[in-house]
Amino acid sequence: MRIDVITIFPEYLSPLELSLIGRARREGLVDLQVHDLRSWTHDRHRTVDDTPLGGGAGMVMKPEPWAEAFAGVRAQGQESLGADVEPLIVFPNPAGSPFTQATAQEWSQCEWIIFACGRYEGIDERVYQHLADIGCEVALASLGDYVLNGGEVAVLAITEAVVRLIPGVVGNAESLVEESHSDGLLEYPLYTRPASWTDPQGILREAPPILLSGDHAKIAAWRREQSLQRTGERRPDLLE
Ligand code: 6GU
Repeated sequence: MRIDVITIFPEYLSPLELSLIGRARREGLVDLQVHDLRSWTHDRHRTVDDTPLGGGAGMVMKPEPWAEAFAGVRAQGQESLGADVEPLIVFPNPAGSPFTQATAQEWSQCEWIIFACGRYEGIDERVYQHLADIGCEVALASLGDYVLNGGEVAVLAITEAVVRLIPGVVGNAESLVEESHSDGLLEYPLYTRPASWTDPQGILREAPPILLSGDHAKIAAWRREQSLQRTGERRPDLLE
């Protein structure tokens, strides 16, 4: 998979060099490139924003740097992937569709994603119209019902959720089957040794004996029950 990120804060994406994603990049499973939007400006101050037409608070991102950035990154990507390959362009946006595990599954099958990180109040609406006009597939994705200062943190989260689903990125593929949200439920509680643990208050805390029984069918049934109970308590909306 190829991933491009366009941002005015390239350093914000440096965590993508670490851990599982960093290793996936070094192993060539993901080609991830971060671009500074200001490299597509032409004035001395490298201006990317201006005041909103019609008045109002804050600043709006200008259309010209974004249009040039998309053209430039699209050309770079097509040079390496082929002229017939088109990217999915994702705008992290609190007004977008909820990004879920189902979205992560879908996007993990993409050959190429370009993330466009807006800042300030947002990006000039004509950028979206232009991209739709030239036939680009565009998605607005939200992490949840709260507001971040820009798309960068959302790109970190979305990239991690997507890239870990690419075959070979997570060592133990079975762990992807059991985890929370993979079957629409929250994950069951986990225990490890010691099976009998005396906590710092001197209270003896035993792991559920069923987990030591060796009866795998009973363990699976118990875990399923725990998942349902937990989901009902914490996320009743998921049981609808
Ligand atoms: Cl994707 N972007 C911003 N700026 N704020 C958010 C968000 C995204 N998701 C939740 N809040």
